[in-house]
Amino acid sequence: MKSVVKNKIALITGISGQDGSYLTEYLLKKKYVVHGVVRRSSLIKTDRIDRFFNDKKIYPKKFMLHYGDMNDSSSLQSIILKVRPNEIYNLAAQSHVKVSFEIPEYTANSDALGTMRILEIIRSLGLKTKFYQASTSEMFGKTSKNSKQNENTAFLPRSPYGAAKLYAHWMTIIYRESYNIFACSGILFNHESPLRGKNFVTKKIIDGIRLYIKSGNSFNLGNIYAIRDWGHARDYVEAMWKIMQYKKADDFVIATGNSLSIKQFVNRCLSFNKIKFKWLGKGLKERCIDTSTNSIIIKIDKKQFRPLDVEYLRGDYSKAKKLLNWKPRYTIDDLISDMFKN
Ligand code: NAP
Ligand code: F7E
Repeated sequence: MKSVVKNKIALITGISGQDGSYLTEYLLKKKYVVHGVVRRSSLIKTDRIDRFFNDKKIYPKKFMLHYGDMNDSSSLQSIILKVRPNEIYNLAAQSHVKVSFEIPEYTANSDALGTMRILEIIRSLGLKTKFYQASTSEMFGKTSKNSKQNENTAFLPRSPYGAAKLYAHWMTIIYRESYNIFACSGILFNHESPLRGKNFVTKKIIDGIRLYIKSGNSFNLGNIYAIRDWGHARDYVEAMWKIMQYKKADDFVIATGNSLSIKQFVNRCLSFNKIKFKWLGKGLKERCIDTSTNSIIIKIDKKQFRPLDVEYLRGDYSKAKKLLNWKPRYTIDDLISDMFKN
């Protein structure tokens, strides 16, 4: 007699975000049935996942959405009871670091307590569901320059977002060790894509340069000397899945091991578009000039600075490479090319 192999069921919080969209695509290819949690809003903003809705082979059999909110335990509990997922990927968060200084309470509620709410539901109902937490390199915060951050590096967050995510990260470990729940996390460094939100610096730079080429308008940036380790979201959702399939629940740094300042990222983007440029001035007077036309491409704007910033991030992903056989495929230039072309 043929045995029926049941498709795995995944529940993704934050499915309408950048990573939610790529993870959905990745899991559907692996034959999962994918359920997502979305917030009700007065305008429908499911652009990043509309491609699944519009595919009759996928929607509504293999892809479904449910209204819920990280700040509302009852909605999370009823979705989990209805869906009975094998795996929960907790990607929902107020994910903007600068915004977290303006709405720290909301950020703590959704990013910190929201994670605890899901862990409590798994614990109190005695579910066998695996849980993935979207932890972040922002937890490292005040790093020492020229070092690389790995799973043993101290956490010294520098924002309400980083602190909220650190609470969620520790609760994931505490629930794993106290209750034997398969609760794991990926400590992901910055990852970008054509689907990145417009108010994150890489997407802002790509869109700003596009507009400059089209209409000659300049745009503003803040701290261009911060250094980030940027990867592609497509590589990073693969790492999430691999972390969940590992033989035991654990925490993994996911990064490229290379880093650039915001200014160096701008320079690469301008060169990609064959724009000749030079930087002039210092501090708030610094600006980037198009040397062919003498027009300003970028100005520095005080309003774009944060009360505190993370100055230096560079990840050491050797644990993920060794145990998960994961490594990034996209280089920074592949990422820039994908972001300009799509
Ligand atoms: P994103 O594009 O900002 O997406 C965040 C998602 O969370 C959106 O779907 C958003 O819904 C949802 N959300 C926010 N607050 C919610 C709430 N109260 N209840 C339910 N859903 C809520 O973020 P991302 O870049 O995909 O990142 C995914 C996760 O990884 C986040 O937890 C982020 O903090 C973390 N992370 C990201 C990076 C990175 O570089 N991208 C690095 C490390 C960790 P709406 O569409 O309704 O706003
Ligand atoms: O800023 C500087 C800014 O907002 C990067 C989130 O996905 O990655 C992301 O957080 C750097 C900072 O990302 C502007 O001061 C300069 O130093 O693109 P960002 P982020 O803060 O690193 C981590 C890993 C996450 O977990 C988060 O969810 O760029 N910067 N000028 C600017 N940043 C912005 N947004 N806008 C500017 O005009």
